[in-house]
Amino acid sequence: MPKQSFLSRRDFLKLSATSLTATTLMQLPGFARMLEAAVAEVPVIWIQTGSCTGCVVSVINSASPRIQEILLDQVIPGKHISLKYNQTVMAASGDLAMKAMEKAAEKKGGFVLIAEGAFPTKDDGLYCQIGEREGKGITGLEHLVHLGSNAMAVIALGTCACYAGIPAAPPNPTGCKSVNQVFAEKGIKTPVINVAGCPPHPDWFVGTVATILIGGLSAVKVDNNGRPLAFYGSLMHDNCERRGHFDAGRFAKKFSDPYCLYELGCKGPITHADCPSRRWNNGTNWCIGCGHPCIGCVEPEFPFEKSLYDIVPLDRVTPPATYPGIEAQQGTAPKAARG
Ligand code: FSX
Ligand code: SF4
Repeated sequence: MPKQSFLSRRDFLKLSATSLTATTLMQLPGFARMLEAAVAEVPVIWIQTGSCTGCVVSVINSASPRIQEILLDQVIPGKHISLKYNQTVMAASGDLAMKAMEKAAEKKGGFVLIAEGAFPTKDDGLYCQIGEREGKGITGLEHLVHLGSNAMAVIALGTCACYAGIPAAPPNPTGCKSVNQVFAEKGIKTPVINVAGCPPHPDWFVGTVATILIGGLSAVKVDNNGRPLAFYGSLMHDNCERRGHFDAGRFAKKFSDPYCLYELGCKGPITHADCPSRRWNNGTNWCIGCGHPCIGCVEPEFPFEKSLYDIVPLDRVTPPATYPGIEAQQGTAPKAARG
């Protein structure tokens, strides 16, 4: 048998002990192969409810490993993520698809549930249904309660699933709630990891899945909002390439100005994610890098009551009422941002 060049399980577990693991992992040679080999054993059921489907679209744009490397056995024959149900990417439909979901959920504690989107709860969840049983639609809420009670762990994917997000914005006509809100009301104790973002970065998802399945749930260290610290542990404002302008009091008055975007409504001072260093689209750029204020899409308060667009036209400066609170004062940029 040819010598395998990827990480050993022992090495991976050692790495999992550090909070840097998930960040570092994405760059390690052979990570895709290690991931495939590890996750092949645990079935994954992925349900999608109240949302725009942007989360799965973001995740299938994963660059390293690519999604086809994760889902298909292209690297080691027979080894691939055991995704049993996802209504957007699966080929099966109707009864065939529902049977695949049921079969994967047969063993209590034997599968991981990925929940994407917020869950309509008004009128017993009537406003979102996935499949049917004996001619009657099954609500997303029923799926979450049933699958969530039996799963080994739940990954809430996207800010809608984590904190209810845009679907729960006032007046929230369908009574949308997050996974944790539903679990608290129903007394479900299954652990939930929040992979926030509207949408989340593919690395945040892939790194979290890999860490859970290989190192166990305890390998994922989370913050007070249930987000993996490896990805959400730093403040955007502390690592922003425009922080020098903030400290010097140079603020953009229009979107094309190269200065700090705070006065245009930037939520970087209260937003926790590694976008400044990780960047999006395979490291190409990020919101602030292309002149757009951070909208704080990974935070529980998103969409903020007074966000950029709901009060002012795009060509006008955001009024002070929308400014986020500032903890760091001007002139205190950390070394990374100064660099
Ligand atoms: Fe929500 Fe995901 Fe935003 Fe959209 O499915 S986090 S609205 S990117 O798509 O749930
Ligand atoms: Fe960067 Fe926004 Fe902070 Fe300005 S307010 S330094 S643009 S994160």
